[in-house]
Amino acid sequence: MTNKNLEYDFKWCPGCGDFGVRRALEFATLERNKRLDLPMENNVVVAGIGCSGNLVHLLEGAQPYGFHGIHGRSLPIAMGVKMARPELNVVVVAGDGDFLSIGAEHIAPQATRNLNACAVVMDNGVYGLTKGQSSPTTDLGEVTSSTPFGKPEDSLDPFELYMAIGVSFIASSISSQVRELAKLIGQAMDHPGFSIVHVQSPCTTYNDTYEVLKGNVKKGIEPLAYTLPESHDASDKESAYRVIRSPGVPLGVIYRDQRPTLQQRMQQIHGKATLRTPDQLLDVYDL
Ligand SMILES: Cc1ncc(C[n+]2csc(CCOP(=O)(O)OP(=O)(O)O)c2C)c(N)n1
Ligand code: SF4
Ligand SMILES: [Mg+2]
Repeated sequence: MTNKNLEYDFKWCPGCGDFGVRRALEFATLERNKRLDLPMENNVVVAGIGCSGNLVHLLEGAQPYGFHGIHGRSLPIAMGVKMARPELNVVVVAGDGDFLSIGAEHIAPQATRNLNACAVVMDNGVYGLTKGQSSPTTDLGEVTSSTPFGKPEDSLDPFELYMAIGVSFIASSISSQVRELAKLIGQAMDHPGFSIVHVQSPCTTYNDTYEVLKGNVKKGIEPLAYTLPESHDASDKESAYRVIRSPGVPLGVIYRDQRPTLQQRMQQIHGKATLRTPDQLLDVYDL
């Protein structure tokens, strides 16, 4: 008998990076459930639309609550879930198009609120599901199905954006390092506040970046991805900026800031408010 969740076994292309991200999310969720003695029902995965959005269900065993929402609107949905059920672990899974293009306007509000939720962004530098159009992270000049003469826009640096808008936990990873990615997702879930794990998750069909990221000794290609040294102080903003402004793709926690979450601030406000009856509320209108 198989444990596999055949009903939701989405058919990604062979070698798609999203397989590794799903496995890592599964490991991180199971580890957290065990450590905190919580059932799988304590977890909610909110997904957008895209190949990445099909990560809303895990491969095996018990399933978290899954919300396969609307393209670009995973963060507002996540906020609604967290407001209604603050005790749940809310995880957003989104693509680079989903999160940084149509959904970009929703990132800063959650960063400034410090919503206690974790976003796992699968960056393949392309719109995979809709057949290879350019995305915000596609390089300038890249030929794609929507830019046959080369992309005319500069590529967006997601880490500059996350730092500038005050995301309180920022990590970077690659989908092929499943165990390390699982650890980072676990830390992001534990972080009290808004956390983003930005994952290089190559699209083998439209933008295969494995070789560039991991390197190829035989071809003399140096890897772009490198593990952040232990000496990196993620609590220091200057160090974080130095990392993201240096060449290469860092792997690890880039930045971490401890400040009150939206929920904690709301509790303080609730503590100040006095309960009033409907009559008292109507009295202010001098009817
Ligand atoms: C409101 C809306 N606009 C556009 C689309 C079409 N659409 C679906 S997925 C997608 C882009 C997917 O790219 P990305 O978010 O990077 O995910 P990937 O498939 O690469 O994982 C687009 C434009 C849609 N479904 N809904
Ligand atoms: S098109 Fe790209 S992102 Fe989509 S399943 Fe295939 S390899 Fe993965
Ligand atoms: Mg994409």
